[in-house]
Amino acid sequence: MRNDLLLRAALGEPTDRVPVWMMRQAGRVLPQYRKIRAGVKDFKEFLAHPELTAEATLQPVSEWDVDAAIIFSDILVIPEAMGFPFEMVENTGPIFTKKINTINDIKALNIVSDETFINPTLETIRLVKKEITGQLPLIGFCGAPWTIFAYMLEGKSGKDFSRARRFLLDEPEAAQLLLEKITQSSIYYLKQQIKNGADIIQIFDTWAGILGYSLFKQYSFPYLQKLFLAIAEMEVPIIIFLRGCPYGIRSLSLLPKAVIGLDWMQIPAEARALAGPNLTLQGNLDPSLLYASEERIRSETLSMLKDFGSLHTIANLGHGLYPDIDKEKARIFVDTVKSFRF
Ligand code: 1CP
Repeated sequence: MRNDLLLRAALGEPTDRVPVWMMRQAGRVLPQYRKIRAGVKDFKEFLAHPELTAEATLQPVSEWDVDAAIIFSDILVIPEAMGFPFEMVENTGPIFTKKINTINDIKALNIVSDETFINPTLETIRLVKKEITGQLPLIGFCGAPWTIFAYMLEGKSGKDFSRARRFLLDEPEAAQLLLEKITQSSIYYLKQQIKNGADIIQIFDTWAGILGYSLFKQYSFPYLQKLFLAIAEMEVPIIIFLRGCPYGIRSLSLLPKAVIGLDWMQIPAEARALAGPNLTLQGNLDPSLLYASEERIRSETLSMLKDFGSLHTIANLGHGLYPDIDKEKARIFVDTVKSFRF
């Protein structure tokens, strides 16, 4: 592969420089994304057109020359494939059309075990691979079981997902059944992504941090671990991104060779002390710093890299690009990382 920096850094192998990509690099801030997105009715229709999602996957590579492409899809493909559909409402976010009240609602859901609903994602991977095989790694992804559970129970996005958290305590057996079904579905989904060409995986536990340590240990980590160990058998590197969950770092460092994705609330040197010197960390510039001046973006990026303090580092933002970030500011971040040497 012409540029395998991301894969080597993820495996803890030496690299000449720190690899860089950005969460939510596909879509959102790119006018060329908005243009192809405007040609369809809504987000879900966009996802149903692999020729469009393949193009959206490749746009950030042409725009910024990042070190990897991430497949354009969504974590909510899995609930939909389990028989729990959603609508993506403009300016509101996802709204699920069914509700989970009892264990019987959970028993009625499928474990994903065929390609019917995930085929557009797999087709996107196949199309993208035709363009970048031998050049750049392709990142496949899914949501963490807890994060998917939170959306399904809440029925929409939320601030604290209190209905989802309450369900863990009111209905622990039902909660475990749903988390198990999501985990099994995600194992199948990620394996199919890898078989079709994904070179590295990121699992998004976007809502890990709304669980305190006690509930995280019981309802997020065990399912992350199961998913991680099943996918690790396929011998691709796996990044687990946690948001707002400092206590999660120590738990994840127990997983063999996990790459830990940090949000911007973490201090890299503290995360490094928790994770130990050998694990690769990814992160974690505060995305809002991309509203700053060129000079400040450069200095903040450099100080972040120094703070990570080792080549076991993948540069990224601490969460996704915000839709109103100027793509030229994102370019400064990427170029600054590329020019940095330890
Ligand atoms: O029409 C649009 O363009 C809608 C915006 C959008 C986009 C561009 C959504 C709706 N999803 C996506 C694509 C997407 N989603 C990607 C591929 C693009 C890329 O990353 O470059 C990825 C990796 C995701 C993952 C995703 N979806 C996450 C995890 C990452 C994160 O941001 O924490 C989550 C939580 C979602 C759910 C989701 N998808 C979209 C919305 C509005 C939401 C809800 C977010 C919320 O709860 O506030």
